[in-house]
Amino acid sequence: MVHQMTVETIAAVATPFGEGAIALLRLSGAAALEVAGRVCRVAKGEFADLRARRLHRAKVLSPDGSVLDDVLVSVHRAPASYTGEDVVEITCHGGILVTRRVLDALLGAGARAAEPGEFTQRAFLNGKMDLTQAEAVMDLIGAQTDLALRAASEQLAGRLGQRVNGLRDDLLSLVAHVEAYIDFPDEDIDPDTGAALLARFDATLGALDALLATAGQGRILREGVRTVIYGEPNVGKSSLLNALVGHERAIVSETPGTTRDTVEECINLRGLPLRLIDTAGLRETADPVENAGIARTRDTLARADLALRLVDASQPPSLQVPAPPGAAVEILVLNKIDLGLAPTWTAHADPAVVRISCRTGEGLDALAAAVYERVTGGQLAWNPSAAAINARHQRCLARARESLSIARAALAAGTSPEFVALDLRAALDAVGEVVGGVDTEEILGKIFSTFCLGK
Ligand SMILES: Nc1nc2c(ncn2[C@@H]2O[C@H](COP(=O)(O)OP(=O)(O)O)[C@@H](O)[C@H]2O)c(=O)[nH]1
Ligand SMILES: [Mg+2]
Repeated sequence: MVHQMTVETIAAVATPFGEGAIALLRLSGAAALEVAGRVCRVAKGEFADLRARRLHRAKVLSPDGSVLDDVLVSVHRAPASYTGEDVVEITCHGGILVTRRVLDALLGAGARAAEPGEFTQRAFLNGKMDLTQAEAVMDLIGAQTDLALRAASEQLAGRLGQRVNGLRDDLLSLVAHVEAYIDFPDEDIDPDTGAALLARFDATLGALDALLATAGQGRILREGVRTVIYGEPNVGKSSLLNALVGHERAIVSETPGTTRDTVEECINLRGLPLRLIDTAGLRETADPVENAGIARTRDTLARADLALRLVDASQPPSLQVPAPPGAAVEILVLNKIDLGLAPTWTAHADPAVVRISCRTGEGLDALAAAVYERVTGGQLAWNPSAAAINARHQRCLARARESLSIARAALAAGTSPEFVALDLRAALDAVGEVVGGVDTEEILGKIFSTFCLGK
């Protein structure tokens, strides 16, 4: 808690900018009570003596002494607060101007405007939470579906941190074991001990791999399944996007080549966040703008998790075969079944093919079911109850895995323990970075700058 003494007191509006019933302002730092006390006049006694964790009525005064607003304040004394520092929260009326004036008064009384995420950063620096929990705060705020929300709150509760700390303990005990041999240079690692050590290396590698395997799911929960609708012009791609979104998001027209740019919209499909992407139809064309759109379609397809290949089933399949979707899972969707099926498609009895009409809405439920099934049913790894790492965790753990494999190979080859220990330590550091064992300014700056103000 040395931190508390050295840092400035920060203030921010924690509720969204705009007109509302109430707005919440937050102050954190050693001088939080002092600053708030200069601005707020409480009904009874002194501000500094206010009972913690109770709501108190107060008047906020402007610099000229006039009353700015009638507010409620609560005081949270260090270390029993969100940030681990003294915290004051002020609930004022939620007008844009009045909120701004209360903040100005606090800034004028000695607080500094907080950077995005600075409150949570302080919570982390004061040991209130590890880095995975701090990141979960933003995941929770940004969660768009129940599954994403559940994953974020598990992470906030420290589940991921626990698993990572388990890995750290394993690595630490391996380091201790290997380094013990450094201190006794005459002693070789005997074959039995060597074999037992290797087995422990393998178990730790397995645990690392299990966590790394959750990266895909983590990305989907945070960013949504990248679902690309593609096909030839005029088959109904934009109509499908609109039907799934529930309103007219993309322009639908009988003129082929209308969609030139990719259109994105997030939907919640049975709890699964889906990032739907409508694309320009694939065909040969001389129009440079349309061609740029088509190039973008191919690019988008290459990064898709799921591709919905749409065809107009009232027409025979054309010879202009669209580009293959790369590595993505694909579902073939026959549209316009209200117009009747062309003979080729009638014969197409594959149960994996979904038949829909964007015009009548027929088959859209079946399509949703097929999408859910393909995403969660093993085609993409999916286990909503488990931890799901983010891209930063993935980078750290991949580095840890690399170092650990090098250490294992060195041990197996009978290399001197010093070298094995060196790579083991590198693995340990990389795993430590996930929970924030090393707090380099740069890493923290990157993480917390993505936060909302006042959080
Ligand atoms: N009959 C029928 N027409 C459709 C259906 N879906 C789309 N259309 C029509 O097909 C044309 C092209 O649709 P659009 O969504 O712009 O196709 P896109 O070029 O693939 O994006 C429009 O005139 C739509 O009204 C459908 O299920 N049935
Ligand atoms: Mg279109």
